[in-house]
Amino acid sequence: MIHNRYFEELKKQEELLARKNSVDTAFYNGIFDRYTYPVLTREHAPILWRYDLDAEKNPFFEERLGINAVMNSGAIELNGTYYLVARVEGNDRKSFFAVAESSSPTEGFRFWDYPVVLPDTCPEETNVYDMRLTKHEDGYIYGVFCSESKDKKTGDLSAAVAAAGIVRTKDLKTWERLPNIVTKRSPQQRNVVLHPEFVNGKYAFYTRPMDDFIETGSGGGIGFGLCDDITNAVIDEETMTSLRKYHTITEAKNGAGAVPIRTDKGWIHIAHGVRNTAAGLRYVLYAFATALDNPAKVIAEPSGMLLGPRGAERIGDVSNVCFTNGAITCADGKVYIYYASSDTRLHVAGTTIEKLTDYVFHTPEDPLRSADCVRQRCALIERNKALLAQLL
Ligand code: M1P
Repeated sequence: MIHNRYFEELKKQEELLARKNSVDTAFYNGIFDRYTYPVLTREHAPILWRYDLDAEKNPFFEERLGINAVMNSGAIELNGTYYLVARVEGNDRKSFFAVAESSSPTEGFRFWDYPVVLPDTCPEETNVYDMRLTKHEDGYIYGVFCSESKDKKTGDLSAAVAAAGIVRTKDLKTWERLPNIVTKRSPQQRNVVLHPEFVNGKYAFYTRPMDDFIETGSGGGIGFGLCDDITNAVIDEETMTSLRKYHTITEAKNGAGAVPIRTDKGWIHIAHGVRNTAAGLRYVLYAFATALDNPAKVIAEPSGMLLGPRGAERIGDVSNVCFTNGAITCADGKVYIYYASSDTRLHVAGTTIEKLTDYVFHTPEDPLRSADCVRQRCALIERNKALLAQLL
């Protein structure tokens, strides 16, 4: 017999899924809107994934396989439906992928009945997370994600190795796993993103060279590399795109986020930057543009962060973190950036290609020194005062 409590929990969840979302009007910066409610949380995970409904086997209706967090999601729009391929983390700390869909980009995301069952081709793989979904011009949808394994070369129990796994699909249902990407010069990789177009007839990847699982070490920022064959992806050379810089939001590390957005003026990238603080690492989103004819060449780099954790977003399993690995650009120019806060839940911010372009190409660059930042700000104040004076 089905436990009575199931129907109560189901009702609560249906109410959550039916909840309307709206722009948070208390927040304004002219660049993007924040939405009031997260689009996915652990409470969105289907009850059938968590509870044994059988009243005899589960008399207290206890969660048997709890879900701890729903966060960093790849995002894609297909035929008017919005899909998120979320990182779902169980109470056991292992992450997996699950597709949630909605007819709206900002509310009503419902998980499919089953999580994604990836082909289990890597026996050493312990954990998978943070899938970037690229609609490639070759006709496939690719998912590039972090494939994490234990580092057996050291005696350190926590030592791990991060590599970039690749799957491809046409319908988000059947996934073909390809061999992990090999980067000849970088021992570890995370935050790898496949560019949506061929570059010089080759598949192009944004990489994040790392010496170590946590520290990027000598890795200077976001890399870029080409490969001939995606079914056996080997990147011989990585050049650099967006660099880490001293005393900026990328000082500790950075990494590619959403698949770059093509605009008339360049590719717009929404990435994450990390700096160290007394309270630990702080992750924020930032944006930059690269050239249409050379997607590795940075042509615009607005100063500072685009979006950082605010209010309740600042608290979670890994506090003070905003992270994105998915954005959807609609035919009408609207852009939805899906970002997770504090490795716990997923939010959406709404903007447009026009606003993002204006932001990326007209926000001043970081002058890198306080004295120059003050000069930059005083110049803005002067110009504004002159304009206001015309009113008198
Ligand atoms: O905990 C914050 C983020 O840490 C990692 O990002 P990075 O590789 O840049 O340090 C990722 O594991 C990401 O999933 C996580 O949100």
